[in-house]
Amino acid sequence: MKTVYSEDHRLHAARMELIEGTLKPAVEKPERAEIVLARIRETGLGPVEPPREFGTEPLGRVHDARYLAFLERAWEMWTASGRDYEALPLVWAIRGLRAVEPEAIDGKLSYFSMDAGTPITAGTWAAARASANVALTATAMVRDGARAAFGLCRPPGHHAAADYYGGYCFLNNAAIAAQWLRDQGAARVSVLDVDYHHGNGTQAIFYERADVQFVSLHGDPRTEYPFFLGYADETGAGAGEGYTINYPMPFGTTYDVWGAALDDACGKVAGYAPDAVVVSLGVDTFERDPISHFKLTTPDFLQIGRRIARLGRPTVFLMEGGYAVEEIGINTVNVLTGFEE
Ligand code: Q9C
Ligand code: ZN
Repeated sequence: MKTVYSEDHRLHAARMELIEGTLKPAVEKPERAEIVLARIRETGLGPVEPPREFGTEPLGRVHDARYLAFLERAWEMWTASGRDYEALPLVWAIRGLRAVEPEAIDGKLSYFSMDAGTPITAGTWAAARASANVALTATAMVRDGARAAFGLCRPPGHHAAADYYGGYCFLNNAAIAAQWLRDQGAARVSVLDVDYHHGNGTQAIFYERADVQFVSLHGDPRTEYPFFLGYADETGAGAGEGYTINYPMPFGTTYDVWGAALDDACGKVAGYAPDAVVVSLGVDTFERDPISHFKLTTPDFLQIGRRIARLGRPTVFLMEGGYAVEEIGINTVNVLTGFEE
């Protein structure tokens, strides 16, 4: 299978991240993508190609124009106000406060975000744009007849909604890919999200739609980020009723339980009969992931790929999370080689 990769992900490199009440070296770091790329080369998975430029039109099909304008200018506004460290929000328009876009950059950061754990740096916009182009280029390969393709996206995307960023995500690569497939003539697209965290952004984007199914396996939001979405009783609304399916699971979940949930999830995807499947491929379900609490092992990732292959659908894999940098390469490529067996 072909991989799409851009070095421009390196433009997004935060020194520090606010985590567990303190600034720590960022876990969402450039080495993540570089180690996956090295493993692809080492295993001979297939050719690695650069992305094409798709412009901003496909981004605007998923994200609000004001949000995109904010992302593009955020760093410039932040530095113009005298700061040179990573930009972080510190206040949110929760219950009873007025959710209107402020003029000041500090207010805009808050208005367009969901957490303070997602630093914006000088190159964040350029890297996020490149990541979306990586996703779209891989998606176009599948539209053009490839059985599968891998978009080695960084930064990831599934926590970003139409008008907010968070969870290390700025542009929702999987949603942009799914929407692009629809706009290219696919009748139905499934997004299968196997990242450890719930894909709140993707769910929110398609929640009231029947043309994109969203199926997610993740840490129970009662105890895990993003906390405020991803419960099993979220099943879609309006025309989208029944087209969102969530599998929250507790800390310590191993592949016997997780794999059974994947099997059930794949049954829902098969029943939907999509023209294509977009896999939000996080490998932070791994037992030694530093910020996660599932217990999947390296061989389990082969099984994930094998099960997804049994759907027999054109499949775009897009990189999401995974922070155990020593093993992120082998675990990610295991999914892809499992698919290809
Ligand atoms: N104590 C993705 O995997 N906060 N994002 C973690 C851990 C945010 C993860 C805090 C995690 C976001 C794409
Ligand atoms: Zn994750």
